[in-house]
Amino acid sequence: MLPRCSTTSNQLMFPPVFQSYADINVTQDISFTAPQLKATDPDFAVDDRVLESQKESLIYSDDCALFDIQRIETTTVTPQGQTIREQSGRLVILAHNEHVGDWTCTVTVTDSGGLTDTTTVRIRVNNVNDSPTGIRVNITDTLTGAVRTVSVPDTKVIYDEDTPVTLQVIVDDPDLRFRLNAPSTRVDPAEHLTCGLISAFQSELDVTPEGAAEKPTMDPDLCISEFTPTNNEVGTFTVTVTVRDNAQTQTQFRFKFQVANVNDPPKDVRILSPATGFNLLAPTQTLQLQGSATDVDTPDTLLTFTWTVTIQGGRSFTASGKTTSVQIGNEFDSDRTVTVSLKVIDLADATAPKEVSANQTGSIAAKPPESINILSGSMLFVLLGVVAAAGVGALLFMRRRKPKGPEPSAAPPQGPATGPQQYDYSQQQGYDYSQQGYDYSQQGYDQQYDPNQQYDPNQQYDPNQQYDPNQQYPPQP
Ligand SMILES: [Ca+2]
Ligand SMILES: [Ca+2]
Ligand SMILES: [Ca+2]
Ligand SMILES: [Ca+2]
Repeated sequence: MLPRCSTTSNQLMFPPVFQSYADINVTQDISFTAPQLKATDPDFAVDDRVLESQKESLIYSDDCALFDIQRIETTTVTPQGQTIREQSGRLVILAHNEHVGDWTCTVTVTDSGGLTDTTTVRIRVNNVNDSPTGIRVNITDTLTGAVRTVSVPDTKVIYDEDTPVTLQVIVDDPDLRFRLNAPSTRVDPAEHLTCGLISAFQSELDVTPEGAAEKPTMDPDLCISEFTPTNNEVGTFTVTVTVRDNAQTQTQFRFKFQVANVNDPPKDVRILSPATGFNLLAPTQTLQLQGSATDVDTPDTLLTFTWTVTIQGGRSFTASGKTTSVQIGNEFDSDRTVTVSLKVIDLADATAPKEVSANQTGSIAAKPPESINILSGSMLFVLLGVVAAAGVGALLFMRRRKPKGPEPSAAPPQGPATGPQQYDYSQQQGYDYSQQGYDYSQQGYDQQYDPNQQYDPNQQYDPNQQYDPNQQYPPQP
C-alpha cells in the first residue's frame, strides 16, 4: 500500500499491514484464545517522538459470529532505549454446537488516518457429541387421531382394551440440529439415533388371562411402536424407552401405559345336556340340563345360566343354573318338537350385560289316549257300569218273581253270552253278583240305566246259565 502524501515531517503516512495468520482449529464448547493478530504500521517507529495526540492508533474489527476481536496494546523498549508500542488484535473464540463447521471471517485493521488492511481468518469448529435429551413420547390413538404427549417421567396414560395406538419417541440430539453457517447441514451429518423399548407388565384381569401378554415392540430406526392391546393385555405396562446416538450415548424415559378392561361377552356357550336330537319317550318327565360357557374377563360367579324349554305350540318351562333340571310335560296327543334354549348373561358390566344364547332341539312323546289311562277317572266310570249292570239284573230277577211275570218288552238282563241259550228264570238259582268280577264294559253293555234301582245281591242266580238276550221273556215254550 502506498504511503499517503504528507505535509509535515511527523505526519502519519503509512497504512497498517497484517501479518500472516494460520488457520484456527477449535472445539465445541471449549474456550480458545487464538494467537494474536498483528498488523505492522511503519508509523509506530516514530511514535515516541510525536505528541500523544498524534500517535498512531490501530482499530480492529471483524464480521465473525465466533468472537469479538479486541485490541491489545503492549509496549517494548529496545536495547537502544527506544519504546516501541504495539497494538494487536486478540481473538477469544468460544464456539458452541451450532457453530460446528468451517468459518471464514474477515478482520479489518484501521489506523488513525483511516487507512486499512484486511485479512481472512479461517476457523474450524469441531463437533463434540451431545447426548440425546428432552425425550418424550407422542401417543396417537389410531382410530381418532388424538395425540397425547408424555414428557414427564412416570406419567401414567390409560387406554381402553382394543384401542390401537402408535407410540412415537421424540428426542432432541443437538448433533441433529442444523449448522448456523450452513442451514442445510446437520451439526453431525453422521448422527443417527436408535430407539429401544422394554416393558414390565402387571396383569389386572379378574380372571387368569388366556395367554401371555403381548408387549409393545419398537422399530429401532423409526422410533415408532404400533400397539393394539387386547384382553390379555389388560393391566399396566411400565415402559422404558432408551435412545442411543451414534456414539452410543443413551438417555432413558419411563412412563406407565395402562390398558383398561372392556367387558367381553361369554363365549363357547354350549348345551351339554340334553344331547343333540334328544328324544323324550315319556310325555311327562324331568329333563336334566347342563350348560357350559367361558368368559375371558369375567369370573364364573358373575355368569348366570337361564334355561327355557318350549314344547312346540305349547307351554314353556324355565330353570336357572349351570347344572339343573326341569319338569316338563307334553299336553298334546301327538309327538312334539322340544326346544331347549340356554342364555348366559355376563353381569360384569351391570349397565351393559353381555348375553349369548344357544339352542338345542329334540322331541317329546305324545300324551297317551284317555281310555288307556286306567288310573284316571275313567275307572270310576267302569265301576259304575258294573254296579249298574248288577242293578238292572237284580231288578229283572225281582220282576220275574211277580205273579204275572215280566213284561215282554222288558229287556233281559245283560250277562255273559256265548250264543242263544234257554234260560229258565223260573228256577230259583242263587247268584251272588257281588262276587263276580265280570267286565261289563267289554260286552257293550248298555249303561243307560236307573241307578236308583235297588237289587238284592243276596238273590241266588246261576251264572253258568246261558241266555239269549234276543229271546222274548219269559221264554216261549
Ligand atoms: Ca455437538
Ligand atoms: Ca449426539
Ligand atoms: Ca376384556
Ligand atoms: Ca366378560
